Amino acid sequence: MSNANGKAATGFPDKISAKANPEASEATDIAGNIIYHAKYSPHFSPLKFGPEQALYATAESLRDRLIQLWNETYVHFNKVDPKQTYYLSMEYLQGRALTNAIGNLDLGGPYADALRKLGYELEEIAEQEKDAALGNGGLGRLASCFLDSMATLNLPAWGYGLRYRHGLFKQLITKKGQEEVAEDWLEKFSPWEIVRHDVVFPVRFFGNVEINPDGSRKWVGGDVVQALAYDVPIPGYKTKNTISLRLWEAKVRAEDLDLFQFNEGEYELAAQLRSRAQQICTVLYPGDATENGKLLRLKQQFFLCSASLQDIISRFNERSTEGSRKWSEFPSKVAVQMNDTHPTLAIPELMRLVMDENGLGWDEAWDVTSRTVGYTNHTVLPEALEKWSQSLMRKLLPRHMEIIEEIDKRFVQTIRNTRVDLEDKLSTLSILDNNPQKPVVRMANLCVVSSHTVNGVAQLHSDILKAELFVDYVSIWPNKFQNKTNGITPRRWLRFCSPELSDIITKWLKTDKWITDLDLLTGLRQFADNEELQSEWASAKAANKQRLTQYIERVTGVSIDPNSLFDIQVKRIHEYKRQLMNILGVIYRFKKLKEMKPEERKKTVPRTVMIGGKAFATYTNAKRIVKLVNDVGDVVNSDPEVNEYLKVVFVPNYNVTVAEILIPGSELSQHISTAGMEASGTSNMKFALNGCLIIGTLDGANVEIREEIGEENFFLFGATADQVPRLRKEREDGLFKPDPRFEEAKQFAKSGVFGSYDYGPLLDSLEGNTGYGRGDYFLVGYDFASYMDAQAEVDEAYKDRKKWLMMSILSTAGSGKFSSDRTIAQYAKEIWNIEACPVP
Ligand code: NBG
Repeated sequence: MSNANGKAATGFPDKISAKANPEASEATDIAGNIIYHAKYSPHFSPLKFGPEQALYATAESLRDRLIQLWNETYVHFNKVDPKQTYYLSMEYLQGRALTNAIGNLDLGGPYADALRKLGYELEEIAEQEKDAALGNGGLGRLASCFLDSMATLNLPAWGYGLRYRHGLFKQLITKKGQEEVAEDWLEKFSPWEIVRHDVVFPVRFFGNVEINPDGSRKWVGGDVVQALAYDVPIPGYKTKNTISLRLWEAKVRAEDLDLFQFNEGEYELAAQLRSRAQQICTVLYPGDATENGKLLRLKQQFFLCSASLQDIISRFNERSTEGSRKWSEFPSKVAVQMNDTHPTLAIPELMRLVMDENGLGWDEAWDVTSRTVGYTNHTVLPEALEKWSQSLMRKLLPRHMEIIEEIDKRFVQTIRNTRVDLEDKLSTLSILDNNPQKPVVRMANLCVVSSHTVNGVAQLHSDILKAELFVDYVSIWPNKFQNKTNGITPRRWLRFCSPELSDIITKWLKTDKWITDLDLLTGLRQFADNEELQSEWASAKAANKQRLTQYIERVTGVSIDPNSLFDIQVKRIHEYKRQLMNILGVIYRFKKLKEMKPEERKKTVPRTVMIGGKAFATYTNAKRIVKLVNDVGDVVNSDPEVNEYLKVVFVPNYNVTVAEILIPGSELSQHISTAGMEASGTSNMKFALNGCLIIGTLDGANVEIREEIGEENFFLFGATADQVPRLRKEREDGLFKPDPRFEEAKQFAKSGVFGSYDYGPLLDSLEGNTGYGRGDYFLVGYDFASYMDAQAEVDEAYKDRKKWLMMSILSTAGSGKFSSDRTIAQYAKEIWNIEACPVP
């Protein structure tokens, strides 16, 4: 390997001398500091300074600076003692950190120069970094965007999560379709985390409840493991404020190793507790088909909640100078936000800590808890609304089960006393579902009953929550329910992933303030049909498409035409997201192209359809969809008549880093879920921000995106959410009449042109009118006709270059609302009641 100067990239560059310089901001000093880390905080043997060594040393040099800002932020928050927000989430999809940290610290130029002195390009070094993929999809990426905005807005806030050793699995595409491989972001180590050996809390599992003579209760016995804090710095954009993502790791103490047993040769027995502790943070979402799997997931959730709350309480108490603080002040110092129901156990755990460990009575504890916790709902899909078996909960968390029962009892009593009209609704409103077949705890109900605020993540979703899922609660607490439309950070999702487009925007707006005040993008509207802007816009898009073209060639071997329309759908594979509709549309297009004469084909708009996303390992139909897309790609891409006009690519292993390449290079993206089912979607916002047009249904945040960018700039199709129940009913009654194009596409898919794999079971989900896994629950058939019509409109629009570019500019110009800065400012004001606390 040779470096930019043509020298072999081994050994330390001699010209630059190693010199610790944590505050370096000039290229030469930075280079010296990088070399210093390579030499004196080594992780590799000393002979080589390859790209990997350079990455770790560069990250460490940057970390020096972050630590300084981070410490200042800690100290400042501690001094001012503001109310703080604690964001509890089982998922964070952080992606890579290097480019983001350099960008937020505004050190892009000096770092690029420093690395060049060492023989490297910054981009090359950045590419060495593995994604921190501690999440599944939108919910986890939202949490990461929120952290970026909290830091940028100087808010006193923390993220809390788990330090999974293996993040989300790596997706391999083989002849069989998707295969999962364990991912290993910690294989070497992460340069971004700092272990805090002084921040350790015990977390108990199992055991039993003891009743003291005074009637108070105490949870004792069982297993006790230790939660150890690992902190990841979250720098704000061009501000000193640097906050923490605190990730818990499960450990045991030395004395938990049974030395006696060990010396008897009983090694496994002696280390049992250690091995049980290690399981907790091994993987994100372990399979939960077995009882063991369920138990482990519940352990993970409780581990996060218990460790975080003990930490929060100790911070609350340590501030008190004149003795202990009053508990009634707790909610004016602490806001806990539960990201979906996964951290629901924060409720009974806070109750327990306050009552059993601190001696408060029920009423005071309830007052403290219910004024502290807020709940964000992220889905209305019934299968995603968590329900835990009561017996499992009683076994693992006996004291919490008691507390939940008491909360439920009191809630039911209040309703009986005050709302006789709701008496018959109690079977769905209560927290406990005591169905003797399968008694469960309904976590969403526990959240709604206990939280001061419940919010949805897009206007339509919040409306549905109020009108359907939580309708009766709304009649009890009309002011509890809010909407907070999701957002994305404009730093990662435009400024850093598309510097070309960013520079053009800055040039035309004559300011780069849009990076923290995204509404300024509306200033582009007046230039939307300006030829000069359009041509610059087109060249930035072309550069991004070129980069994407090379990426696709590298990871899939498929060569695509950078002049074709780039059409992308990337998200988790799920039937409600309807990747199946997309691929059936492609199949239909392929069939029509095959039937055309060559001169007719020449008149069509060449397209490259890219689909990417992971299927949950046990979700059979999702995996079949992945297989189908790959098989269609194989046939289409090697068809000499058609492949000039159509390519189909399955983009493997979709993650944050891949998104950063795909989104800037996209021209059309598909957000085509059955209306009412996608709570918000956030990639739709990223695509729109990058000047990509959307084909989509009136679902989730699509509704608001269309409002903001103008309906003439959005390719709309499909049934609306309020029509869906009637359409399902009509289907059941045998009244559905399919569009001939739909039948033709399905027939062609079944005909064997795409290989020998049996697609019958997948396509059967679209057949029949009733029955489990049949009857087209997601309305692919109903929406197919208007979907194909909208796709035809896309082709027409693309033929008109000028018009398309104008629509693209208007998409970006209308995306200001979807900054996570806006979302977080609203949470801060309307839910958390916290204020900015900038480090001076
Ligand atoms: C997901 C929704 C998305 C939404 C994200 C972030 C869950 C449970 N929900 O539509 O499906 O954008 O949350 O709010 O992961």
